[in-house]
Amino acid sequence: MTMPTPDTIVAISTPRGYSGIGVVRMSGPDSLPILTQIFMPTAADGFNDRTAVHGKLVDRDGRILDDGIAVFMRGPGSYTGEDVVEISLHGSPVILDAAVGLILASGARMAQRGEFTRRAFLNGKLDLLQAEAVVDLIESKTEGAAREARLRLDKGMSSRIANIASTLKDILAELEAHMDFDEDDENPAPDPESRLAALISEFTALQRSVDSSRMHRDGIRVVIAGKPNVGKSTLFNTLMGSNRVIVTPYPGTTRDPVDDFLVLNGMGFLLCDTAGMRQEPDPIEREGIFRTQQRIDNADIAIVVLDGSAPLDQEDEKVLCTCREKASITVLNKADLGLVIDPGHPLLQSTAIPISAKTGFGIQDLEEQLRMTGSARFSSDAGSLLSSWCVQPLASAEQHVKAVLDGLHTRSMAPEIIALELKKALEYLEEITGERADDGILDRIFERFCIGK
Ligand SMILES: Nc1nc2c(ncn2[C@@H]2O[C@H](COP(=O)(O)OP(=O)(O)OP(=O)(O)O)[C@@H](O)[C@H]2O)c(=O)[nH]1
Ligand SMILES: [Mg+2]
Repeated sequence: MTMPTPDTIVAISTPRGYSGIGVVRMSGPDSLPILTQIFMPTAADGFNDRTAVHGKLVDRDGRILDDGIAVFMRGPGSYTGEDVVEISLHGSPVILDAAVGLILASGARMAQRGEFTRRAFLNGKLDLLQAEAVVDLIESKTEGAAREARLRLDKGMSSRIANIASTLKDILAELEAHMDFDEDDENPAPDPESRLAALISEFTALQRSVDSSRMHRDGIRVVIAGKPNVGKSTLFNTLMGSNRVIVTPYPGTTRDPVDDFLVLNGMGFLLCDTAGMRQEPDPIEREGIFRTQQRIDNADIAIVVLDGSAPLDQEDEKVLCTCREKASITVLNKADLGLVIDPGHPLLQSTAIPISAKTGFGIQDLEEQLRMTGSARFSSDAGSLLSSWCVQPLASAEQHVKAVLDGLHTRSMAPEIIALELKKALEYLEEITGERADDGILDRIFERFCIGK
């Protein structure tokens, strides 16, 4: 089967708006012929590979629309692996639209979301995990997330998957060689048990990295929980440095959970203010408390807020109990009114931090604790993170490897079946790197991109 010849695509690669410069990008076989129709170089020597050329953008009647710099990058050495052209013009939507209009009139078509990177993937310039790292890098909200995505782009993750695949292929080759010489004592049966067992630990480490990946990309989920009126919303506002949520002296003020993104020293947190938890609430509050419970369940870290100026009561104990299984930080708020709870009280999971959300006292200590707890939750293996869609193929690959291990253990599996199981495990790994990914997975990944990337 022959691959269809790709057409030439065009898009504006810079954000829409008014800016110093804007970039129009083309990829495909007609990129250079189209460029020569619409862009008149100032010097006579024309367009050479990877050379910036100053010139004028002209319409079909020879009218000059703008001047700028064009760069032609010959495939396969370009980003997409095809002939690519980038034209930098003045960053006016009118000019950039006019340039795209000229290019479309010359036979190109508008690129879809992520189509440049999709072509790079299809041309073997990067694998699926690297393609995802590209979009994560573009969308990164913190320095840490950008650094992590950048490392991933340099193939950290793909080589780990490739190492597993290579071990499986080696074992498969040994097994098949042995099957060809059956009954041959000169050729002892391969014993891959220890190598397969090592792969199981690698699978476990990879599964752990999925959670870290989510935290890097979307922020560590932090829920502020406590009984009504202890100062959760005041604390939320103080941490965010704004009056984002309503604070009143009346218990039961907050109903819906409210989220906002907080960055502390380059680490991202998705901070959530919740409705106070208490017994016998009215029906509306009950729904709010139900949502609080959901947020606590899904949180990576809980900040349990107690009113430190009043003795602990049953409602506080219930909140402490709800958060007991979680990584949590307990704060004794309203310390400005004088503390009556001992920070080392036996009911508290760890030493509580006295704070005053109202005056800012102790907030730095809390932020420090948040950063430390956050760091402990991250995988230390930056550059080796996987997205959640990898969980299923990873688990399936592991299942097939485990089946082989069990079979070897009980000596109950025929070599042909072992080979079959190993091949299945390999297929799932190839789904992750994209060698075997179906269109559904590709669409889902490339839909996350902006047009022009
Ligand atoms: N003195 C003092 N008052 C505080 C402090 N933090 C909050 N308050 C007051 O406590 C009351 C309740 O504050 P909120 O932040 O609305 O409390 P909440 O926990 O969000 O309450 P609900 O939304 O009803 O669950 C308000 O009158 C705040 O001004 C503090 O550190 N010191
Ligand atoms: Mg509140």
